[in-house]
Amino acid sequence: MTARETIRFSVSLPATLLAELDRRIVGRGYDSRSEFVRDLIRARLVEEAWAGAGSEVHGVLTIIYDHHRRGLTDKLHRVQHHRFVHILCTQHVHLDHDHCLETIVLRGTPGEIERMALEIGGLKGVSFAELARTAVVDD
Ligand code: NI
Repeated sequence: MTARETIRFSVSLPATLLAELDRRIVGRGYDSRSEFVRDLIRARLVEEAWAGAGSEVHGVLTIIYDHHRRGLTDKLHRVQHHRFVHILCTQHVHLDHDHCLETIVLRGTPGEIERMALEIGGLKGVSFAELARTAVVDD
């Protein structure tokens, strides 16, 4: 068996579970059960990578903040420069007169990334913070 080889195998499922699976396949625009099941497995592997304390993972932190809030942009910069090694890039969008949106791509252990996300999300003036968790998994 080579890494790139695709293996076909059969799975036994109760009819009700298969119906649930098929509903999601249609609802989410999948072409086949196989592609959906592959994505389920990949999602589980990413979850497991995040559950492992020492694994290297990636995250994208999306924040919205009020740039008029006194000292906030300085604090945001300080937090990010303090641990700059884990920040791969940031993207900044001026949403309106008051609000900025930033995406921050992070690399590190799950704990390091979670800590930084909590630290940034907890700053006064940050009205939204959401961390998308991902990791490279073999496919
Ligand atoms: Ni801005």
